[in-house]
Amino acid sequence: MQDAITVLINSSDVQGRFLDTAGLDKLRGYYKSGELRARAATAISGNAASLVTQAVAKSLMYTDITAPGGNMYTCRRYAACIRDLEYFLRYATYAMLAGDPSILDERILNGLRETYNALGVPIGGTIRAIQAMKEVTAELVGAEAGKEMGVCFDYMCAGLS
Ligand SMILES: CCC1=C(C)/C(=C/C2=NC(=C\c3[nH]c(/C=C4\NC(=O)[C@H](C)[C@H]4CC)c(C)c3CCC(=O)O)/C(CCC(=O)O)=C2C)NC1=O
Repeated sequence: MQDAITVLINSSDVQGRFLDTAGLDKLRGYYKSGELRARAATAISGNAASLVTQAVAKSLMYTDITAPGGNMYTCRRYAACIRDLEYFLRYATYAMLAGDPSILDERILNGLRETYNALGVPIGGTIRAIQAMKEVTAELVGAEAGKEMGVCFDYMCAGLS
């Protein structure tokens, strides 16, 4: 896993240089947003179950996906979907805190599309649910932190499609 700081330091290190002005500006921006990121993470962790429930209500409930024959039909599969959304929310929060999406590649996206295709989990429905989670999360944490979380949710959607 990488974060905004290690990315900048590693790229200076391979060139054998101190951080340049552009790098230092990026670092300053990241440090300045630290309080915002920490506050957002606190709000999200305290409301995670509710965010997932709201996202499902907004995107999947009463669709073909939850009806008999749909991929979320039966308690076991419904619960698996909720659990997956909790994973997505938790890892998006880690990536937002780190200021870097690499943890999403390593822990979430690696092999997920293949797993979903093998199990018949609809990618389109999953992306709709992630987008709904992006909206309800932004409502909770506000526009600025919501944008940072949005980048992480969009990264997962792009990686799945
Ligand atoms: C931490 C990283 C991690 C991820 C991401 C993960 C995902 C993951 N989701 C799975 C299943 C599943 N995922 C879903 C999800 C959905 N079905 C829908 O229709 C919705 C659109 C969607 C929810 C948004 C469902 C229903 C299953 C069970 C499918 C089945 O067994 O038939 C499986 C197969 C094994 C299992 O059932 O547990 C994996 C590995 N596991 C992990 O360890």
